[in-house]
Amino acid sequence: MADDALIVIDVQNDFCPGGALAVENGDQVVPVINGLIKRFDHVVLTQDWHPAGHSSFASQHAGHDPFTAIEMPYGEQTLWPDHCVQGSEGAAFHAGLDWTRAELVVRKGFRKAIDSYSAFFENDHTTPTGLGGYLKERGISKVTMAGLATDFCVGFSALDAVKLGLSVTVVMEGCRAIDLGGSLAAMTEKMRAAGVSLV
Ligand code: VGL
Ligand code: ZN
Repeated sequence: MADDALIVIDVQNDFCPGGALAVENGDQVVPVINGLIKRFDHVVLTQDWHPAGHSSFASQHAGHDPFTAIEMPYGEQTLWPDHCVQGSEGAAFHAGLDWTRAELVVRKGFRKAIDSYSAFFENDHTTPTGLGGYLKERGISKVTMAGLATDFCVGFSALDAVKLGLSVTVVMEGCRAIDLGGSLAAMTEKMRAAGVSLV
């Protein structure tokens, strides 16, 4: 339908097996998402796209390990292994992803001092990526999401989409999670409570 867009979140090599921030079975989302892409008139991709030395990388914080959290000026931030560095093979889309028909690629996390999980707002929950305005101008009021990872970039994108007044569906079969300390269950409950349709 014309007012419905598929948003494919971060299906990049670094989030797939063998990648720097591998999500278990992350590559299994590819055939599911390729099937979805065929069924949508409009397809948007997001791409995690960090400069080298990004502040979300544990390597930039002496004495702090990956998968621990620190306080940043904009709030709590989980620290990650270096991943999705701009122009690297790890930042490229999975080779099997059929992205040819995508109308827009939204890159995020490109400001060194701030991370961006959501496709709509950076982690200060204030700085827009522009995707909300893009969808609005194009008359798109419904979004369906899938990709990596369920409990971070997909989840925060879905919650922000609801806040922007969009009707939101997440295809769980097309998502895989990092699941840090129960983050998958917590995010699933948040999405449900916000009115995201989980299918
Ligand atoms: C993501 C952690 C760091 C994601 C991106 O795509 O879910 N997670 N950067
Ligand atoms: Zn990232």
